[in-house]
Amino acid sequence: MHKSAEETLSHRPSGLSRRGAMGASLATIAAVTGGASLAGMPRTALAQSAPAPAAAPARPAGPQPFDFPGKERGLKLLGDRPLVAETPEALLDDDTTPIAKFFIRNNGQIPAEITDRDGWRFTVEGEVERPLTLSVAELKSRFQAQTFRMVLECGGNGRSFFQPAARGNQWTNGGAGCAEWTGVRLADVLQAAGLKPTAKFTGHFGADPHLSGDTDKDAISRGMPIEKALEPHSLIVWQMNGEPLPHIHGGPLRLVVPGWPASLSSKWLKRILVRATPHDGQGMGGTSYRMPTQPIIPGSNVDGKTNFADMTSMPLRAIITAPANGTRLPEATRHLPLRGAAWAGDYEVAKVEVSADAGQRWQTMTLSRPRNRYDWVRWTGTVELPTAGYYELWVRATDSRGIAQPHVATNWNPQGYGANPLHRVAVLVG
Ligand SMILES: Nc1nc2c(c(=O)[nH]1)N[C@H]1C(S)=C(S)[C@@H](COP(=O)(O)O)O[C@H]1N2
Ligand SMILES: [Mo]
Repeated sequence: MHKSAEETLSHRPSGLSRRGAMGASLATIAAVTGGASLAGMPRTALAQSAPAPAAAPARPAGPQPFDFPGKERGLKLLGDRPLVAETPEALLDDDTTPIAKFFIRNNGQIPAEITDRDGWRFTVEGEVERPLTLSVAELKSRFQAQTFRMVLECGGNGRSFFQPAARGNQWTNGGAGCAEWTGVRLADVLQAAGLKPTAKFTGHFGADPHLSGDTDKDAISRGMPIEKALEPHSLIVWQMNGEPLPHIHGGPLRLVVPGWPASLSSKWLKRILVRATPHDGQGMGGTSYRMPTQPIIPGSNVDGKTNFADMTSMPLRAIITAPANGTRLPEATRHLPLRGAAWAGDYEVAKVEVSADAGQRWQTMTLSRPRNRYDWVRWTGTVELPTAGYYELWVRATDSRGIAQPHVATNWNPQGYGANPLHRVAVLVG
């Protein structure tokens, strides 16, 4: 893919710091307009103007490089216990997200690295005729392997866009990536075990210890209706982008349940429990991965017991992956090529539009054809910029049902799921 000759702020060779002349002006305008700041978030821009607490230790300005073997330093660390890192939108510019750029989300401790990958075993138990214990080697030899390119997206992706702030990791749009997953259909394995008529739900268990070290607790253990488990794209995978599934992404073996919150896609898979009733593991019930069925007042203190339902499909989302937020373009730039991605959970992306004038006029972008269901759409196009100066580029997708992304995060909920406001990127021409 060709990269345009644009210059990004972070690569400015001059003596300007990130908060230099250009950075300050973009951030200032963004704070005034409530628009995209250099960090892409209005709240960040506002926070910058607040006085720092007197006792705050001196810290170098700007984001710290992410330091993890095999990962790009440009990932953004959201938390180190458990380890969580997102992919800035501009790093999602590849058709297939490289492993080095793929986001990381853990809820518990990271288990010890597994060396005997083919010897790794997991069980299928519960409402089945023949409980199974299968090794990775047996999975490979007994079942037909499948490869699909599919988006994996954290249920909390977009959380930082909620006002007031919701509990949890403050993802922007980077709790998502689109990789090629190789494995076998979960449906084939469940059918080998024989589903009883009472088999209505699943529960998933991984090998990672709870953050506290308490062996009676699971780090996370979520489950879904059996219909989702039986979809042909719900896989048990051992390869990512043609490589053995990396340890940090759940290797040797994980679930990939596309379209729904990635918390269902259990890493270090040890056990699938088939149940007659909804699973009640860690991360089920209350306000966990649950959304209001009727809108509540933002900031409400509710327990999720009434008028809440488990999240199913992830929301529609489009991002601009080039140019990066904060890009400074040559003075003469009037036609600006753009690239990005869009995806829609269980649905399909029907349209992607970009506005360079805060939504007064929208221009339709060209969409790639997805390889398979749950693949993302890559989009390209060009916007006209009438003069030099400061612009915000807004992108919004519309799905196959005719529903577009909202301009602001909506359906506020205590744990901040489902925020998918349109993505904005600030650029300066000249
Ligand atoms: N065993 C286990 N599986 C897990 C998790 C976890 O903490 N433990 N986190 C889930 C969540 S919330 C997400 S968003 C994805 C993240 O997958 P990744 O780290 O490969 O990007 O894994 C899911 N599977
Ligand atoms: Mo997640």
